[in-house]
Amino acid sequence: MAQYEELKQSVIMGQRDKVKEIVGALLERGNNPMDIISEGLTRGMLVVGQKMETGDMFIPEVLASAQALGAGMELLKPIITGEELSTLSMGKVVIGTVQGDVHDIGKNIVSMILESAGFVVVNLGVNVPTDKFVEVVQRERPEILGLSALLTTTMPRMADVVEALKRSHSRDKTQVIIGGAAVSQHFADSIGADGYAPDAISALNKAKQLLGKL
Ligand code: B1M
Repeated sequence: MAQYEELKQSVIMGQRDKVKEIVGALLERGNNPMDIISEGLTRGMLVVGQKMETGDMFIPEVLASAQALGAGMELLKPIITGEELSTLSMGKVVIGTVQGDVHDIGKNIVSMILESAGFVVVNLGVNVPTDKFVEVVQRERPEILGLSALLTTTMPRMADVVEALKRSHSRDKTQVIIGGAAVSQHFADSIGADGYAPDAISALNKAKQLLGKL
């Protein structure tokens, strides 16, 4: 669809106002918010990643793209949660990006999808110290702890959190799901996480599966 392509290009160009305008127009025409995310916004960000890798885009431009995507998400968030909100809570999820890592776009999409499916989500943000995860897990007693990492250098922090949960005797009460471009099922298995999800919908399915609600 031409407008999804236009939306994708606007994310790549970091055109915040244009992104808002197209998302608004797509919503008015009755397009599904999830399609707007997957067909337009995240496709744009995928290209941004490739361009960053090849040195065709630099940090300020990448940030502008991230902000443009965020502006689109702001319009979609209330609609998705309002549209699909379940009346019964599916369970509680604490989620955050591990220490040393400030990437939050994907983690926030996961968070939003979980919320929209009826999970209560406590989003701790980015650069979350290991101790903070443990403290919040002990306080909130979530069924699931979600950890996100996009850098190979911050992946080891996920293992630290799993170990710290064990030391604080909170591990057996909380299932750990990990995700983010840097990680894999193999890595999840190697650190003893309960699940890995490559994208937001898989994260939702994994959470439901672990809680026996799929
Ligand atoms: Co950064 N960055 N970045 N960056 N950045 C990557 C990750 C990189 C792959 C780019 C590249 O070189 N090709 C590369 C990492 C290389 C590596 O470690 N292997 C990289 C680098 C190197 C860096 C810096 C070190 C650059 C520098 O300063 N020299 C620096 C590090 C800062 C830090 O964290 N300490 C940095 C900074 C930044 C910005 C601040 C400019 C910006 C982040 C803005 C923000 O998040 N608010 C940024 C961005 C935007 C990217 C790319 C281009 C896009 C990431 C993104 O938002 N993708 C990224 C390239 C890439 O990933 N291909 C890159 C869209 C998003 C929807 O996807 O986050 O993967 P994603 O989330 C998906 C899934 O992974 C999954 O579901 C989401 C939705 O489908 N998922 C989960 C995510 N979390 C999950 C949790 C789950 C389950 C699923 O369970 C709990």
